[in-house]
Amino acid sequence: MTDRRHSAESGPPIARRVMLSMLGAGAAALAAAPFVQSGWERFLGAASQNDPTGLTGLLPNPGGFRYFSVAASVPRKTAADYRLEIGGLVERPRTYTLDELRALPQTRVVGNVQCTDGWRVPNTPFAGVLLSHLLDLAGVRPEGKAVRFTCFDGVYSESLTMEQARRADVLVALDMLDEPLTHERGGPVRLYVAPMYFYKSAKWLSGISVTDTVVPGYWEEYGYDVDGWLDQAA
Ligand SMILES: Nc1nc2c(c(=O)[nH]1)N[C@H]1C(S)=C(S)[C@@H](COP(=O)(O)O)O[C@H]1N2
Ligand SMILES: [Mo]
Repeated sequence: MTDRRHSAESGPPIARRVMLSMLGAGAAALAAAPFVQSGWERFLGAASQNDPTGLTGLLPNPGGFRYFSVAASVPRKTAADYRLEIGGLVERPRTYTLDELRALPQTRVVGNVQCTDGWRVPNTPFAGVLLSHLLDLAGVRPEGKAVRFTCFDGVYSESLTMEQARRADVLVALDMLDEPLTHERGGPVRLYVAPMYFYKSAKWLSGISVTDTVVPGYWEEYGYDVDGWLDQAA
């Protein structure tokens, strides 16, 4: 069982921030809590905060997946208004529509999904464009050593080293479970970093920027490993 968790017990920074914000602004602060879950997930999340063993994270739940979003609300994007911007330290920055991403070669990766909260969904198929292919099309400049991902929820971010980003099991995913990604699962486009904890797989992906150093992502600012490798035995 991993000790990396999203809940308040995961570390002083989150606990302190939640408590201070609740004391300071009362009920309104609930909407500003560092992550938002809905319905069944909120129930399980509350239960797991009273369960230091984390076993509630292993309770069955519909589809096996939990919904996570650090943003209280996320706009819905369709093929009509979705855009992915690729830029930073590249020769050919460009913006892709969803149809343009669908027209590129598609790769299917079947991997395990594992959250630091303890829930896990093995053998989950994802499909989309290899991140390495998009990087090649953009032409990474020699000083480009890392990749930063931003999201149209306006809050979340992630990052990978260039070596990690070029792996054959890292996708800009358009499909999950052989269906187009739903809004709830981070659609129309999310990252899928198969060998790492699911927090690396940024939902609602809208920006890919090549940088000269790794910029820690959202959860990494709260102490998560920038290198979120899954145990190979897990
Ligand atoms: N934009 C965005 N991406 C995100 C998150 C988030 O809050 N916002 N949460 C991460 C975490 S911690 C997990 S476990 C997975 C959850 O994905 P799911 O909601 O499809 O289960 O998304 C990851 N990507
Ligand atoms: Mo997670």
